[in-house]
Amino acid sequence: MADKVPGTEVIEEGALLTDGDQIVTVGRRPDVLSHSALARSDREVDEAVDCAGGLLLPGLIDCHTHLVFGGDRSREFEQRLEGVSYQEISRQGGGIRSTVAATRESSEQELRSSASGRVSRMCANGVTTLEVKSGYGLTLKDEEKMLSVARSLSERLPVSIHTTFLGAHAIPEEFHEKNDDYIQLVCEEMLPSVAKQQLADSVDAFCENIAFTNQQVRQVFEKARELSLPVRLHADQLTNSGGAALAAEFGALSADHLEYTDEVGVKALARSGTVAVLLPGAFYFLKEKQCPPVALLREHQVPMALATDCNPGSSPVDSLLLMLNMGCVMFGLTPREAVAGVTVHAAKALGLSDRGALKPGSRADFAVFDVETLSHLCYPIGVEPARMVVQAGCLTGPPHKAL
Ligand code: DI6
Ligand code: FE
Repeated sequence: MADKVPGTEVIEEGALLTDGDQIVTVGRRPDVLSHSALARSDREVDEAVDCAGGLLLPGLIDCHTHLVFGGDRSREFEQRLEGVSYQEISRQGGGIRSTVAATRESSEQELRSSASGRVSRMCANGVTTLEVKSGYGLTLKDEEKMLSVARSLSERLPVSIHTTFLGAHAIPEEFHEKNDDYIQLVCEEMLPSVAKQQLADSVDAFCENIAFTNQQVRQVFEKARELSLPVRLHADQLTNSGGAALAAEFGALSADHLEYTDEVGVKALARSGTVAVLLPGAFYFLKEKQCPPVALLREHQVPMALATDCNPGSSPVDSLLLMLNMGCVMFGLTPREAVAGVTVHAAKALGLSDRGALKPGSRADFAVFDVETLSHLCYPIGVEPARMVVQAGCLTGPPHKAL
């Protein structure tokens, strides 16, 4: 059952025909070569590329990252190795807030330069679309600075960027014990301004006992609805706070993390068509013990995506391929489910219907990997098998070149 994931059928001896930035047809090689688009016109194939037995997949999609940030958290890493918990560091004023301080101090150029390094590595490994959240600025000016930097990354690098406003990520120091006042600022000033400038494609919040209550998240989501922005939610990562059900109630595109989600939450996600985004990097790095409810998500046919959660505090990783391995080993996904998680289901998590699967009319975003099967893509750790990457019909690899 788990291996019947729609949109992940493998075609042996396959071929793909593209025109400009679109896929024209995909199928077995003889069928593609005799395709009417070629036969009926006097046009010939401008360029034929032999993929030499590689595995051609839709361009990979990382649907949950916080990859624009200042500084690092290596000091806190050491504290955690000495036994201080992530939550404790947060309560002491560190954690997300220490990255907020470093991000506020960074110029756009500094943020762009460090983020570009991360994005380049992702692109070289087959990623063609990624989501980037704000949430380390927490003032209007600094949130907009992060979103502008995120948007600008696609001007220099071969990647589409989906931006998410995450003003409700943490309570900034200057609003200590004034959480409701901060939420009011998010709803009354930040969200309208961000929406007006079209800086964000969706809105996220962190629903957790170290962050915002369901009631506060509800206010943010109501405002987002008023501004016609889709929502997503960091839900049930450290405790079961009813986050999944709350996300579902607002028809969220995705509910992310979900380690502590119960069956009530899973059923709510199934009803609303919300994608469950699983983040094994954070699970690993925080040494969590409770896995997300994969069997229940499967049983209720909730689409599962996988993402890096690339951030300096809980998931300092930019390899989506490593997440395939971790998703299988730690969460029990099949290789087919894992690959669906970074293609077709990741596209759905971003509300993008023009990518994530190789089909006529979709964007010509794809990558060829030097492996034989989906399993070979998930099984090794730390290898970089992308041989060719094409974004919007343009060859952007071989990896490590032309970036
Ligand atoms: N959950 C996460 O995993 C990231 N944000 C969130 O709400 C962590 C962000 C950080 O620790 O800097
Ligand atoms: Fe996150």
